[in-house]
Amino acid sequence: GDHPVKAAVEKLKDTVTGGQGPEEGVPGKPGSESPTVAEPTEPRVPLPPKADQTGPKPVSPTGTPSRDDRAASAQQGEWLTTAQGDRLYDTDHSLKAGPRGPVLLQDHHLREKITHFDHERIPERVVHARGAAAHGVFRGYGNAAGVTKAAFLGEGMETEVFVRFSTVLGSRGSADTVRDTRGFATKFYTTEGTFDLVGNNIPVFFIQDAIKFPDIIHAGKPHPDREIPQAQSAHDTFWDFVTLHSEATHHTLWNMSDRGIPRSYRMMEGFGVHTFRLENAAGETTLVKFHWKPRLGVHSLVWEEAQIAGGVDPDFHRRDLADAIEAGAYPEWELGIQTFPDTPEQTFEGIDLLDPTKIVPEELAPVQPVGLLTLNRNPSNYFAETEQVAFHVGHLVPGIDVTDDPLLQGRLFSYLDTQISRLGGPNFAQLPINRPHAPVNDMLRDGMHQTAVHRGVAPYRPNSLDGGCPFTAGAETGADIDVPVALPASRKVREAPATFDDHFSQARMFWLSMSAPEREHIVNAYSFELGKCYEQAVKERGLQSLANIDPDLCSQVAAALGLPAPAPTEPLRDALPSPALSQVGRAWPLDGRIIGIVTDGTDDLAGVRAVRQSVLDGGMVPLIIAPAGGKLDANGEPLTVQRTFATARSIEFDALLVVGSPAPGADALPARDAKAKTATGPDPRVRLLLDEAFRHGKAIGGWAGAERVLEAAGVPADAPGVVLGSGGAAVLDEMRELLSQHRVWERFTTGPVG
Ligand code: HDE
Repeated sequence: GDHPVKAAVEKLKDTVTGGQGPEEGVPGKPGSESPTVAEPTEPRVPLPPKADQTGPKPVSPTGTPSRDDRAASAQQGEWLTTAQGDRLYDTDHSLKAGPRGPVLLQDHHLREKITHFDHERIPERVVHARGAAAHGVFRGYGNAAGVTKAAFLGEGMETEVFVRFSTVLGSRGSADTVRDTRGFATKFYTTEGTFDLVGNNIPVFFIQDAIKFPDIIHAGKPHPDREIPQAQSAHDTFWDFVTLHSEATHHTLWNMSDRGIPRSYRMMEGFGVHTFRLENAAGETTLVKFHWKPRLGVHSLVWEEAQIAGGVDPDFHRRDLADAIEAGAYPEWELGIQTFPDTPEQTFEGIDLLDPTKIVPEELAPVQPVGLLTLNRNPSNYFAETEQVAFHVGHLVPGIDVTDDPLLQGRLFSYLDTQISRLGGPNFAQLPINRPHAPVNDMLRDGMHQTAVHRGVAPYRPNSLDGGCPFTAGAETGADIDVPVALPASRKVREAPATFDDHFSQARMFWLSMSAPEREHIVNAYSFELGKCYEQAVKERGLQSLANIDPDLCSQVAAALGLPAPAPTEPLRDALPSPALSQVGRAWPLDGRIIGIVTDGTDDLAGVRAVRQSVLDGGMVPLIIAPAGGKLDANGEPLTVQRTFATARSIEFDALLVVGSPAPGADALPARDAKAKTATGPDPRVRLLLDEAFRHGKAIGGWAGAERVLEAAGVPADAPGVVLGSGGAAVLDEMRELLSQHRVWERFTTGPVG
């Protein structure tokens, strides 16, 4: 009983069970009656569940509250058991014929443990496999009542939500920061049933008809022979397809822009992409496009940051989201709608609203905010929630309906179908994360993984044996009555309307809406991606597509590829820029921005402490970076070091503050270079931090002799966004303005960075 683990367990038992230990004779191994040394896995009284471990509300699939909360909790009681509840005394050794003998087939615990493990994985999503999610709440503003009767948009209505962000192409274990479209899927658990808004961070799509989805995804996924490259669009099959299938041009351009590499899920816009149809209480309909507007603004990484993050922190976005929520910096978005009259043509200002490769510029149809989304709780189990959540564009509520957009129509089939293979059968709506918060009373029965115990004998209608139950509702009792939309008189065809033929004008509008640094990033992205293709014909077609967007864009990429720039094959259409498309030139809140404070602990520690506090007071996150871990002694109250020169990398920080000229850490260079260490001044990793931060357009501040390390890093003290001052407070004040712009954009137009 004097082993430290055992002692700790005994103490715990006293607090948890009031001194009642395990029953006599339970612990122990065969052959050794009373072990004197406890193993860490010996039976122990578990800690009470954490507050967030209880899972979603225990509502049974039939809508009635379950008998007790056992349905929602996977772990009950104090003891380790088999899946049948048989208490175990040992889970570390197989049952053997003697300590050195063969393992016995009769060991049910061994077989159950291994068999279950063998089947732990389920098929990953065929697209959007890599994701991160959070719980939250949506509050309606009430101002949409004129266009939709959807109850969750009512004034002050609060609805629980679950939001999953994702990349499209990569496998479940791929890196977060790859160049790709991001998914932005929201499940609203409304009182009228679940509404899923399954959107992306890019408002247009590669294809106009769902029948092309397997084509674009096969082209974007790794090559079937070698299964490379993972989570990339920079390869021949992707560019082969998007240059042949010119309706992909607009979406591809968005992907090659900064939108393809978001800074954070918290700083992405979201789009429903398709046009939907709203219906108000009077039965009047309005066409609508949905938008999510992030409170922190729309920000991106630069390409090199994304590349570095792929190596040093492949979970960059996942971590960022979870950390922010854990810290109480809850991400917020406003749901906005662009509304259009529901005319028979379904066009607005000449834009075909059924064409998912087109946007309606915000300057023509302003985005009107109708509610606020706040993400405030991290999932407690990745698999149960983030992996098993099942979205579907067909999960609609009264007041929101679909249109005939042929891409949307195909999705209405796909999402239900895919869950059946991914989640193993038709009962996925019974999984806790997928359970509606509205009462459910369906006549669906049986099937794989049925967990409900349905009552009654008549799961059919009409019936008399169950008293005619359940009854169908009417308009007054909340039935979701189909909107009687008129159908165009037509004939069956495999065709698209002529208005779907314009594939370049909006791509051109996007290009013309970009600022100089954003254009530079786009040129670099195409140069990289087409440069990674092997097939000459693919590169040439890529340039042809660019020539049809803009000759200047085309000639710059052509120069990088060393190929001649072709002439356009279509007349360039006049396009007015849409300033709302640019991410540059607006000021945004600083909440949650990450400020690295680099110090070796010798210069102005009082100033470090003060500036750290000011960063916190400004709603930002200060991280102290020092040569080694532990504490820095600032005369009395020690400061905790959060990153060392070895663990810090520039990509984590939105700005850097340098205090003095930090001396090298003991682990800076191999010993044989010890002489070089003193000769070259500041720690080389600090030089790298500064060099990268500078090239990535980040604000850099410094005082107490920081000019020495800036010089060593090749950062000109008079460059834009470099702030040298006499103390931390003044420097930080100047940095606020820079941070609100996200980047020091002037730095990008001078060299090939990004
Ligand atoms: Fe999806 N899509 N999609 N998609 N999609 C899936 O459903 C599909 C499209 C989107 O976090 C799958 O449950 C087809 C557009 C998101 O769980 C699948 C077509 C948009 C997510 C599927 C599209 C999206 C998916 C794979 C062309 C933006 C992740 C796993 C007609 C508006 C949801 C699954 C999550 C997931 C099919 C096009 C968004 C196979 C056939 C356009 C955010 O059903």
